Amino acid sequence: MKHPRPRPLLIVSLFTRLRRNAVDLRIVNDVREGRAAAEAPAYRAKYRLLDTAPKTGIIDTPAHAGGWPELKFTETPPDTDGDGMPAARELGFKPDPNNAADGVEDADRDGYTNLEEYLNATDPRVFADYVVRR
Ligand SMILES: [Ca+2]
Ligand SMILES: [Ca+2]
Ligand SMILES: [Ca+2]
Repeated sequence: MKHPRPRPLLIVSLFTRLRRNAVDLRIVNDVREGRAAAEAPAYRAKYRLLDTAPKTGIIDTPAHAGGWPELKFTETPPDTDGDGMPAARELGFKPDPNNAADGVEDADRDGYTNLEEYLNATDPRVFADYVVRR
């Protein structure tokens, strides 16, 4: 079974984050290797897949993929203008921490807004070509 190609932003997001949890790591490894590491045992049996067939990635419960990792949360950093980007991040990348409208701007014109760049830990000042060419 051929798996569909993941969306480019997913790849950028997961590959650029400095800290990854167990789920992130599993997805990154699956994308890099072009295969699934997990599968519900019942699925394989139900569809009589050969033992040599690659895993499908279809699971019934999170436990089939190693379960949920323990996620740790920290205090939310201050966001003076309420645009979703912390003020410290805005000062570092030159959007205005007192301008709520700059979250939807696309400073580097790569198709992702400043807010999306923040959420995916990418640099909003550096154009990146996210288009997957075949
Ligand atoms: Ca802000
Ligand atoms: Ca702002
Ligand atoms: Ca951008």
